[in-house]
Amino acid sequence: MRPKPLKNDFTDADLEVGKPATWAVGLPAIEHAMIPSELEMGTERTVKIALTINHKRGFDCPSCAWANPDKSKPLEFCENGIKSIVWESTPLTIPASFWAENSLSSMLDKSEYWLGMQGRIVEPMYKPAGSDHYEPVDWDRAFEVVAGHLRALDSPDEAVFYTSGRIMNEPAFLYQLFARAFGTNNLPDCSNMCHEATGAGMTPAIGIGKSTIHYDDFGKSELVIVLGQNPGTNHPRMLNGLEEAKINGGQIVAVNPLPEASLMRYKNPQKPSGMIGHGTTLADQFVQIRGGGDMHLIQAVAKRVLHAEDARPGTVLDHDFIAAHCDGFTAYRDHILSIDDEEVLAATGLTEAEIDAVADKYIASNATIITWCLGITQHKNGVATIAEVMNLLLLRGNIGKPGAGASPVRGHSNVQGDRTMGIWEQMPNDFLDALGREFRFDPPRDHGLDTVNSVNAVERGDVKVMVSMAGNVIAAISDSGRAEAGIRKAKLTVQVATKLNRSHVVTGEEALILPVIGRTERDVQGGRLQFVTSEDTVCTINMSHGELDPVAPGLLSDVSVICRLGRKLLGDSHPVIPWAEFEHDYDYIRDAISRVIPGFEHFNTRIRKELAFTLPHGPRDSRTFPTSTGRAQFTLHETELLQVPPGRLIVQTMRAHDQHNTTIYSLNDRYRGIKNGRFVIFVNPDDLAALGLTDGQTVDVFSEWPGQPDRVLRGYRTVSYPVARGCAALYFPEGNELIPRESVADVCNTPTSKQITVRLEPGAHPVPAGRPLAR
Ligand SMILES: Nc1nc2c(c(=O)[nH]1)N[C@H]1C(S)=C(S)[C@@H](COP(=O)(O)OP(=O)(O)OC[C@H]3O[C@@H](n4cnc5c(=O)[nH]c(N)nc54)[C@H](O)[C@@H]3O)O[C@H]1N2
Ligand SMILES: Nc1nc2c(c(=O)[nH]1)N[C@H]1C(S)=C(S)[C@@H](COP(=O)(O)OP(=O)(O)OC[C@H]3O[C@@H](n4cnc5c(=O)[nH]c(N)nc54)[C@H](O)[C@@H]3O)O[C@H]1N2
Ligand SMILES: [Mo]
Repeated sequence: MRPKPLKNDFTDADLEVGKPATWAVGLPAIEHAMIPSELEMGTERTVKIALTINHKRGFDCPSCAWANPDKSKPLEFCENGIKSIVWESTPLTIPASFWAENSLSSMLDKSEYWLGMQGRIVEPMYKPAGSDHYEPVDWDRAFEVVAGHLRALDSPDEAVFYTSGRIMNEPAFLYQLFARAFGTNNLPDCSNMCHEATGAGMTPAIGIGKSTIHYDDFGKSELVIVLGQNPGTNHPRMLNGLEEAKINGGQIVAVNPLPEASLMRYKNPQKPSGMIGHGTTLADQFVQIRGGGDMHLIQAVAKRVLHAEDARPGTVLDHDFIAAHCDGFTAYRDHILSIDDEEVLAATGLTEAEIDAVADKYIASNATIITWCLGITQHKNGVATIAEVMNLLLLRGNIGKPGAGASPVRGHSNVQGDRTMGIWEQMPNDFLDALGREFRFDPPRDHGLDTVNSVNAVERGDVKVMVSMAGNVIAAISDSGRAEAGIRKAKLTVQVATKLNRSHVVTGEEALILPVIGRTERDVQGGRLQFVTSEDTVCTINMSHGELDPVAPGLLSDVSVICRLGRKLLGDSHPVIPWAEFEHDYDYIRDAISRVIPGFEHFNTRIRKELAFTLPHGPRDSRTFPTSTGRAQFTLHETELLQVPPGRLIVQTMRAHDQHNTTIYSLNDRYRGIKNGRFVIFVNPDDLAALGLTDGQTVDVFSEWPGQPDRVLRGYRTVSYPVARGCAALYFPEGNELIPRESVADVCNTPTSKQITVRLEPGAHPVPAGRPLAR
């Protein structure tokens, strides 16, 4: 089926800028979700799909990792989940003629939007060295090409195996096994660019880097503090949880440089009152923080908690909890009492009264949840900020009790599961020992390359083969312009994918696209319908299998691709890895997982019987802390005031409402009032005036990094917007052009996607010719 004609000739004249919305997700949202769905899939296919999302015996929605409520409830879906599913399960396919008609160099001018909308990829494609075209290749030959390149390397460490969080547990387990059996820990993943700071910040404090709440804790919470997150767009079903907290009398504090519509008022589309009523006011307090200021805020709140305890001894801190479970309190107390109040105000842009109000709420609440996402993790101080969040929670015993806890909200639907399965360049030795025992080999022990270091190594020519299980690393990584030049040095790039994206067009000398079935599609192996599993953001393992027929014959599953590659490359040297059995029956994979990874005992029996089960978790379940001392730890962190030279702004890169990471569904961002365009920069009206600029002006955005030439995005339209003073925002992935690769978070090496120093200069109009309309 050919794609509908696609308007790919938007110009800057098409851009419409309206007023931001003041509430989120009511009836209009459902209409927005269903309209494209009906157009592209037909009503019957749409309804079939909607009825099985997140439903028992249905499939796990690929849009985000937010948890499912009671599995017996039908139809929990959201607008953006539907968009993601429509995008994947559209019957549009790329015809064979496409590849002859479109050279790689011609596709360089196409946007991510255009590439994705060409439809599903249905046959393996190979780009030989020196050619500007992909050509069809049969599966066996494709695997031979990969195996040939891998065998020819001087060392296994000259290959990297990237993973996007789209990949489910079973293929993720096999993929890391494949890489380690081949001989490398080079397993970078999207998490390196996403929630890496979460694990690094939480683990020293409580011994585990995962959420400490259950899904139903929101309804029991007296206070939820939402840090750096836009749930209306990125985790819409989380709004149900926030609404439940409100209905049960809880309060919500939203900390964000932007007044995101969904944090203000929510109309629940799955309740009659949400269709017609005024909805629920969510945030009791909106704290409009200066970008990067959260660590100072959390310390300042902690200081107020300590002062309140001094004023009313024995009534504020949870002394029993601290005495029974924590170390390091005294040193932490001294440290926090000495923080510089003036620096706090400069860093946060807040008033004393605003911080007092947050602290009063925290002190009054007997059960507090703090949630966070990228507004915290993608800053230079992300790890320390999360460690301070843990300190604050420990002060009042907000770990391991109902309605309380740390709630990092993961992004990709299975990014957390992939990590549990061993997708990490630095898995601990007990995991490697167990893996080695199960498959009778000695896994490599040296830490591998994370995503930033992998792309750097490709650029230096040290890595020659890059295999990607899903994802779009070239667009998702910082300094994307530089990454595009660098990846061309690779000998071979391999993309296991469902749909075309930028990383398929900007390739190594040779390149392969290996097309797979999506999560909505039936995966039949050995005559039986197989299922796979995922882990959501509250550590629950869910069963998932597709309902639709694969969009074309001849597609493989992610599992099949890895098994066949494994047989081709390693079959003889590793007779104990039963690739054929694994491919034939996924129960064998789960049996292996149950022997290697704690918490998965009796995996097959349990998942079949219970359909979902939650992994055991010491801090949450029994206030036992798997740290080196067996106790939770208060940790100490020094702040650094983010210095911004005069005339400069701190820019963050964020998601529009109609995109999933590098996948662009449309050029609209409804809640922020943007239509038909993405080249906009949101700036506070006072900053615009101070810079001598006006709303609607065309500007060039320059990012500055010491010792390097400026990076630039040209032809952006300023949008006067109520963003915090001194801060600005534009969209990811386009914004990756501006982020120096060197600009990474301390400790965890995550690109500082929410923190770039930029200068705006009046720009030339019209904008440069040949610019893809969105990347
Ligand atoms: N529909 C849809 N769903 C998605 C995704 C998608 O692209 N589309 N992506 C998925 C993935 S992989 C992820 S990781 C998540 C991302 O989910 P989010 O983290 O919500 O994603 P962003 O759009 O990057 O929004 C970051 C938020 O942090 C705020 N922020 C920026 N800087 C600061 C700061 O210094 N302090 C504070 N307090 N706030 C700040 C921004 O204003 C914005 O509201 O969503 C997942 N779900
Ligand atoms: N500047 C900036 N950069 C960022 C961010 C930011 O906020 N700002 N966010 C970062 C974050 S949080 C993340 S998670 C990364 C995302 O980085 P990635 O995970 O690498 O990127 P995605 O856009 O999610 O990948 C989408 C592609 O996955 C493939 N795909 C989809 N479904 C499947 C499937 O079922 N199987 C297979 N094999 N392939 C599939 C499709 O080909 C699709 O084009 O980007 C990071 N980069
Ligand atoms: Mo993410």
